[in-house]
Amino acid sequence: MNKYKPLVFASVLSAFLLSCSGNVPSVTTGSVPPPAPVLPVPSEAQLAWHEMETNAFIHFTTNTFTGKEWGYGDESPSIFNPTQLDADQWVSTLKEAGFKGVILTCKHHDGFVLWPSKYTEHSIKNSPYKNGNGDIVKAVSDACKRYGLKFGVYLSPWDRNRSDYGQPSYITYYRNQLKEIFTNYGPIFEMWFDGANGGDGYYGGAKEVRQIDRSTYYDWPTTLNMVRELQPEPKVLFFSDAGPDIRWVGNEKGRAGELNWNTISSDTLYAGKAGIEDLLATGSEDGKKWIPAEVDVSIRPGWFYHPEEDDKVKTPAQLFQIYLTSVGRGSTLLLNVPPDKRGLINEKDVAALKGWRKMLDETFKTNLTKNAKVNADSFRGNDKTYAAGNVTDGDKNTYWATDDEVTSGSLEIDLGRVQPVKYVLLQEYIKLGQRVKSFSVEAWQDDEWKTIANAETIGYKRILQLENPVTTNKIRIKIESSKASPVISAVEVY
Ligand code: FUL
Repeated sequence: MNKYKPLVFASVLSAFLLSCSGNVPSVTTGSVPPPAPVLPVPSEAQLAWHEMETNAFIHFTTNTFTGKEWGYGDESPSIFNPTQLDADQWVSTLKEAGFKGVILTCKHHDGFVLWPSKYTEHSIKNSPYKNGNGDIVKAVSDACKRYGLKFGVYLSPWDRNRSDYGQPSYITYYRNQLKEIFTNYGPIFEMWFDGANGGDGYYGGAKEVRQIDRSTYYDWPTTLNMVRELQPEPKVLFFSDAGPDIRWVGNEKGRAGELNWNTISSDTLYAGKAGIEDLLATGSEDGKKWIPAEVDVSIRPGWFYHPEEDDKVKTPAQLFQIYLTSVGRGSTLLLNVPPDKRGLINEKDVAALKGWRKMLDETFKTNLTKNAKVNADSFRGNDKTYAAGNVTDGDKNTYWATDDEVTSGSLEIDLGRVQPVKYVLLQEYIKLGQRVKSFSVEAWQDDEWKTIANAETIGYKRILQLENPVTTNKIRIKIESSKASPVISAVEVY
């Protein structure tokens, strides 16, 4: 018996089927395994954070009343008196603007705390606000629950008020405060550890310069483990210059790198390391850990409210550009909106946020690729599960992928009719890692393909604003190089 016979028969049969179907290889569904992940990949909590896209920062403390940016730590709590404070106004304004989370400065560098901590007198409990009975951390955390936003906290490690800053006892104090916060105001989605330390401060009256060794003094691993035990689920994400979950983007201008890898190696990052701003903005292609960049920037020149900056609130158009250079470069935007002395988000900021939201809604209202016909030059194993149509089906869980050895490829999208195109948006299915290293966009014009944009990374989301908007009926995305088979979940055109 010839053992090769069944094989010969099978290939004759498939050749016959091929000839019947006009030489198109047979297409199956669900028979081909998905591409292996390109490591590292985001955790569940990081993935959820990517999907939040825009969060708001709230800077509020004695600085709001003294006009400073960095309080010295000697402010009397008696100056803290927001007479119309309304956390619902803050959170509803931020919700309408589209933010999904809020991070509050529970304690800034001046050491003044916005909740009645039992560990310090430099506190809201000694202020005229609500006769010392106020609790702004609770008010904001409760408002976030009411409006369906996630709540995050900023607790400055540098404390210019504490007499023992620089001593081991201060670390105990800092951890005690974290215990209060995580026990009483959770769940907390993101914990912001600010790397700033300007040296001098009041320090309980010592009024001197204190330097600490940033890589050892705080003993972060112990603190992080303590917090993780306080809140095992949902997992809190730790932000700092060095991660471990989210990295600083290296500037406060609202810009991630055009080249932006979510991956970076911790040994190139450790806290306080100087001269790594560019690295923070771009990440590294061969980074060992998934530590995405967060773009923190203020709606005003300062982080705190100052009346003299009322006419310097960023315009909707400026905020829109910041959206493109943050979310549009695969990062998450953390936009600071500081309440004024009354304890309200100022009318100027409210107007700017409304205008910004309107611009975003109008610009991204009509996706020209919605359910559009798409053809790829190839798709994984000829299995429909990975077909090109997945990039226009509006489902974040489906994607186009190629065979393992194919690290380039193209997607041709039929827009149905000739239309003006200004923005092209792409998303990688980052559950399987960040892969694409370079790509281009072409438009069909005058009977040929013309390159209209070139870029490098995609990541969670990439939005290209075309320098010269085009009019076309067909768009082609060319993935030019990729770490492995490209895995693209969305292509949108506006
Ligand atoms: C910096 C701080 O020094 C600023 O005051 C502000 O809080 C900003 C978000 O981070 O490091």
